[in-house]
Amino acid sequence: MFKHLMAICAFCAFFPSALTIYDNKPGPLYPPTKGAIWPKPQYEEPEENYFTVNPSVIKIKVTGHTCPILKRAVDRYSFIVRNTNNLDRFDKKRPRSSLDEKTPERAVDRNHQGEFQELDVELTSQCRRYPSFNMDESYNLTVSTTAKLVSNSIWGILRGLESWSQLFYFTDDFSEVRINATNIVDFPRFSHRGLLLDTGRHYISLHNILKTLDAMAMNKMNVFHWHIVDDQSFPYQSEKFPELSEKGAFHSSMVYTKEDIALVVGYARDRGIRVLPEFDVPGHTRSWGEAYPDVLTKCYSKGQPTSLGPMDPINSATYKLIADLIEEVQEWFPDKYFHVGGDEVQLDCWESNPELQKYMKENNMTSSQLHGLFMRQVLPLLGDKVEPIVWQEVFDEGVPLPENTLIHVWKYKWVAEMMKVLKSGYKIIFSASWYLDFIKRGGDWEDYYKADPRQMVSSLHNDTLINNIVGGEACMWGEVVDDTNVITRVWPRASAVAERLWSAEMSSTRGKGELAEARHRIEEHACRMRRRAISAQPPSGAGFCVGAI
Ligand code: CP6
Repeated sequence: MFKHLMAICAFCAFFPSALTIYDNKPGPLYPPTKGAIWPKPQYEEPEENYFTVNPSVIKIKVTGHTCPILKRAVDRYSFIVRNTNNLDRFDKKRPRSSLDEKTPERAVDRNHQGEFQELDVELTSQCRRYPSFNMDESYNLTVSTTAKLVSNSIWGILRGLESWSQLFYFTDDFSEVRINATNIVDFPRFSHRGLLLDTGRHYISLHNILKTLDAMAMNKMNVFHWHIVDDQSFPYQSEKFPELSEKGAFHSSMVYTKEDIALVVGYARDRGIRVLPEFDVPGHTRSWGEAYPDVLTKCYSKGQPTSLGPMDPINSATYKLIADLIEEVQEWFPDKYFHVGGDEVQLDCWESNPELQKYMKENNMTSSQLHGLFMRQVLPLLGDKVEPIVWQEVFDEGVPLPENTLIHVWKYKWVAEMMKVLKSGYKIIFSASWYLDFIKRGGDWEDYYKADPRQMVSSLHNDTLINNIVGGEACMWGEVVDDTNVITRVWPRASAVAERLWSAEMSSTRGKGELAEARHRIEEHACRMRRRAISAQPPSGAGFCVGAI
């Protein structure tokens, strides 16, 4: 077959993967698992009893404490369960094919126990204003002749409502909606479960940012890391420094105003999601230079200034601008953490600049030490109410960091890096295996799924240190995503990361079985996202999704 194709497609020899489209063996098909929760709860004991459901009459009743966040969540989830389980929305019969595996079931829905009516929600303590690092997200959910969701925290109630909404399923012939009796005890494995979105390379509309937050809530992710500005544009519309976006945004319409940010922060808060702002310094700051060229370093070539590089580390105006801007950003973003970046500084630009050459010589320092000095001077600008997060380079340069600093590990040799960071007693956010901008043919969520940051450093044999891995983030860098494809590219690939960070570790003995089971569950989950108007792409292999957009 290869020879035959070569005759008609000489260049295919250089692109062997192009040949695989001629391979017409049926790919694996993973029928969705009905009513399966993603990410998988820590403990679930489904029963054989089931209830039929008339979606239009499902009620949620609040029995304990209440507050505006809870009231809005009740409205949201009432709408979701009533609408996404609406049988009238699609053809009821799907022809089965000989390729189908049997649709996996969570529990044998053997005994009909009547009709599901109401979920009772009991919040046993007062609501908090904003979600925070280490917030309590645990909940218990029981579906039996009565259904009850209990949590000590509003954030646990939000997670439990999401799980409950995922339990409803259609029978194989789509004639009936059901929910199984089940008992769930659930809590997250890691407390920081994030998604980085880069709005500096391409502008992402408010609409898609809010959709992203909806999808994050469906996946129990709790940190929206907003990499808001970068080299290419400055869409943050500052009140103190309006010229930053007037000159640095792509277009006057492509900005985030104070009101936009308040909307995002409030929408996220309602879903138990923190909004973590990043203003990356001193690298990735070219767009700052449109309004403030003096805070950037002139890079030299053959004795001539040629371009603008990283921030100028010996100009006091640089630190003044950063300090005043950070002060404003802290008012607009209530989170206790602030990401100051510190990655990928073009040290060769600093080395090329005659003034900096002189400074480094006089102070007997290398350009890398200059980066260290820069960060050391920026960190105090955060004040004492906010904790810093930095990209790993800042740790590597030996900058003295406050004890609570989180080190964001993203680069090659991440295992050695994590060992080093942990041994120095710092906490880690892990991203190195979760770059959504790398794409692999055939789907890559399984690679993300298998990457387990705790297992990577298990040779430390020290749980106290390993516990300092506080979570991770999937990263969606913006070079090749904009409003046309951001949702599709992120989901359901980031769902794999979400489950790795929420659910129990894959067991070394049952790993294969768990992965096979996850393939069916993620099919259902991607379909469920689509039923809620989030255009998730197909996870892998082949599959189908009924009743979705
Ligand atoms: N932008 C910023 C980026 C990246 C980083 N910071 C990046 C680097 C390498 C890869 C992917 C993304 N695009 N500001 C590094 C944290 Cl492979």
